[in-house]
Amino acid sequence: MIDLYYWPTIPGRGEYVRLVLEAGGLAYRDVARLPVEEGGGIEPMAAIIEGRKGGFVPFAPPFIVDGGLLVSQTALCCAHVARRCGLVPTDPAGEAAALSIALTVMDLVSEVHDTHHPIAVSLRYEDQIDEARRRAADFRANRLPKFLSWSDNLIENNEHDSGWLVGRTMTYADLALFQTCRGLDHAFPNAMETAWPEAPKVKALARAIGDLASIAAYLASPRALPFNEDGIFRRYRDLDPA
Ligand SMILES: N[C@@H](CCC(=O)N[C@@H](CS)C(=O)NCC(=O)O)C(=O)O
Repeated sequence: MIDLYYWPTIPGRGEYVRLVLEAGGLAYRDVARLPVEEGGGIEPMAAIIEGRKGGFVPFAPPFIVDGGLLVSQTALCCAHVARRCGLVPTDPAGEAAALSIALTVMDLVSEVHDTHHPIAVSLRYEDQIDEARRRAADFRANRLPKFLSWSDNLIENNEHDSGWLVGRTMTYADLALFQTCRGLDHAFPNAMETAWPEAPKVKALARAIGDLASIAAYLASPRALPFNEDGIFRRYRDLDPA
């Protein structure tokens, strides 16, 4: 049984780990979303972050505890879970490529976050809206197309021509790209409408993952939280004008 620790009201970075757990069919507890009577809630997560449990203290969620092992940083959590369920390439080059992709995806996720909070996380969006507009304009014009075209080229150049990012089968890197596309479609529907035709391989990959029985069942379940305006992928009209 793997324990996942993440904020209970947003999909956020926790969703990247959840998708690997769900695709891999692993048993897990989403600790902060469990009732307090079942050992859940925020308190167990706070106890670890504040160092009251002893052992390694992660800087921020998401993190997982698998047996006695605590793993933090989203990409590393995903890689760890993927290893437990065969969603990771087995050759060293593929393993390195998958981790590089997952880390790059998480870099992009930080950039998405910074479109609505370019100055400070401690300030409200409304208090940094002018800067957010400028940041989002650059993200839409440059960073989003660069990311999608890089992803599309990876699939195009995969020597196995499998339709996946790395190797012959789906890995956690593909799941990370899938979730990012979902988030971008939510936050930047207008920019994505323009961007999608330039990334047909990514589109096909995202569709294939969405059609997987495990993923479709998960997304239709109450375990999957919808995107909302407290999370990372937020829909603000000012940041994605028509
Ligand atoms: N690079 C880290 C970033 C973790 C992160 O920023 N977590 C957010 C929630 S998505 C958080 O709770 N941050 C609290 C903080 O930075 O103080 C990762 O990918 O896991």
